[in-house]
Amino acid sequence: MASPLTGAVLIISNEPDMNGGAQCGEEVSDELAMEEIIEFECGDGITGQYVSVLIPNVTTTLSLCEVEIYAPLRRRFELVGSTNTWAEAKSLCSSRGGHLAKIENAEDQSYIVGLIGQSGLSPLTYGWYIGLNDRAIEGTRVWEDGSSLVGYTNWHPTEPNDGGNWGNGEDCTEISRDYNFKWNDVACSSSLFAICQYDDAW
Ligand SMILES: [Ca+2]
Ligand SMILES: [Ca+2]
Repeated sequence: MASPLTGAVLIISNEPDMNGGAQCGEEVSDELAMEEIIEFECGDGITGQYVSVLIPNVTTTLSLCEVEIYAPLRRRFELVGSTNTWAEAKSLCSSRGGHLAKIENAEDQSYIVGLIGQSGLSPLTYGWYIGLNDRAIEGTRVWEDGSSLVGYTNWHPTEPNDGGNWGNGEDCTEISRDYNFKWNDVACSSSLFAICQYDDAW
């Protein structure tokens, strides 16, 4: 029968030597329950490749079964500075190891608007493609990965309008400069910049 694990110190760091480099973690004051999950918020500088467990008065080797590490996906966004159709923008992001952005919440939106603000792109930059589209079924919007549009949206009040009276329909989506960076459905042949997203594990 296992004995209670008390006073253990968990250190997450970038270096195998737990005395060197940036690290985070703390003493786990209570007894650890079986399969208990302990979460630490580490700063951006911690990639967390190494986890050290110090147990007072115990010298032993922990197996991988005893320490499992789950890291959240880190989503990164990038503006890609050339104008393209939606299909070209999609393959451009793909060639860079990503996909067109999936904006899941207000934090994503404001982060991307911040990137646009910092980018110093030319006044001719009217919009930036994101992954949202209704190319397959008119009015049924999905992200580039096929997932449905649920939860957060940031449409301009008059959008999406499928082009209104302008003819050929609008099945792709931009973040529109003219609409104060709100969403607008546009023709997929429009020449716009791309917002790529990369889903890297820590
Ligand atoms: Ca449409
Ligand atoms: Ca529109």
